[in-house]
Amino acid sequence: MNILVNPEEKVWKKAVERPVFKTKQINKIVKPILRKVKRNGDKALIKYAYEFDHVELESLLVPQSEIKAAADELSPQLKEAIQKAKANIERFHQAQETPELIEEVMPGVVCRRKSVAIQRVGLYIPGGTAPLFSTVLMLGIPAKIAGCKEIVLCTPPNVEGKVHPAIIYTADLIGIHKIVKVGGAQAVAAMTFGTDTVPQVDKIFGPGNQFVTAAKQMATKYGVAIDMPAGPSEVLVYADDSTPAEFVAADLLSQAEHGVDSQVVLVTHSQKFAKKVLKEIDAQLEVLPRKDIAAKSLDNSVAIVVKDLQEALNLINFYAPEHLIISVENEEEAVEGIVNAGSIFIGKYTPESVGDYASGTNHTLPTYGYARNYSGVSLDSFVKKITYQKLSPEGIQNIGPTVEVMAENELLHAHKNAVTVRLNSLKKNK
Ligand code: HSO
Ligand code: ZN
Repeated sequence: MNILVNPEEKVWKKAVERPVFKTKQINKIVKPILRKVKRNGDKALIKYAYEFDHVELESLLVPQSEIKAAADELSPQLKEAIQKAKANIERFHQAQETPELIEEVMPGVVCRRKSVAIQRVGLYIPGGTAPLFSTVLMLGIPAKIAGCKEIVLCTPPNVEGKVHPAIIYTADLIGIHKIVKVGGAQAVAAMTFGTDTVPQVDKIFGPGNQFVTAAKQMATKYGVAIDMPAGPSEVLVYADDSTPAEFVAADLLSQAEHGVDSQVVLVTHSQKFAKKVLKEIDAQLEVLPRKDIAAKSLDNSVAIVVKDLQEALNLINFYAPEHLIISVENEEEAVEGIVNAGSIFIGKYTPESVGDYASGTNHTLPTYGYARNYSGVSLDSFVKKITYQKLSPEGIQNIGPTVEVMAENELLHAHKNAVTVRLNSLKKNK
């Protein structure tokens, strides 16, 4: 991790460039997977499990017996922690419910808007090097609160053909009982087209590797929505020496350990402090079990020394981090100046980890600069808003002439006529 001191604005782009993806090659691999799953359904999924996960599966569904057994495989402490996190996440997402809106915009013209659950959703939980059971909470809880009718969870099996018990336990706890042992692009394909085991869904959620991400992007061509374009995890820490360097280093490493392509950025006001943090990183890295992964992602990472608060804000808003930790003396001013970030962690006692697991906010957030134009997952992600309108005879008489004039001037006479026939009928019946 290098330190850049007061880089000019024109070099920011290069300084905080995210790792690039070879999308062309990835797409070449993913496209036939979609095609084969569409054609051969479960058979293709079983074949891919053998090919990619090195396991011979007889059945794709996690059986009831395994769901029942999962709880016994976890320590009481872990179960209690999952339950506490669940309570906070439920509370914060429940509070996001918006009341139905009804407005009589003019006499006799009533407009209404109501949130209605997306009926069928698919949650993808990656396997790989870390069993992300916290993501089951982050996706499953809002899906349940929204009232989604069908929720399927897809996750890759391990070499024994098993799913991590914490993933099963968490899913069961929040009431998701359809857990399918399928991972990668083939899981996304299955949820897009439907197979005997995997229901076709309306929207797919969840993080994943580059193959999963590419498949999700392709799914949108078949009328399936996705939560957001996803990339590797990232954090930007804006800190000054009011925060111990030890805290800052730990926060940076907590994201660096996600994957070799993760990126972490430190923004600060003094080179001395940046050096102190880097020294701390070296010390803490040494004892991390995922040291190799974190070390690689630190190569994609940078510390930037800026001259003042305004420059820090400009740089942060330019980068648009997925996670932003603000731990400086005048934190309020800094926080108010942020317009591009997925989720913000304020003050020295707020590590990003709390949001990753248990504070209540969602950890599925826009990466790769998409915080400029996307929100993280929330209750809103699992609903669509239907609008309604109902006009009384008085209502059509009030708004009708306006619509007639507009339609006529758009040269759309059938539109105008739909109003005129009604106005005429009301005149006749008078
Ligand atoms: N920081 C990750 C979420 C996560 N962290 C899950 C730990 N477990 C993506 O924002
Ligand atoms: Zn994390």
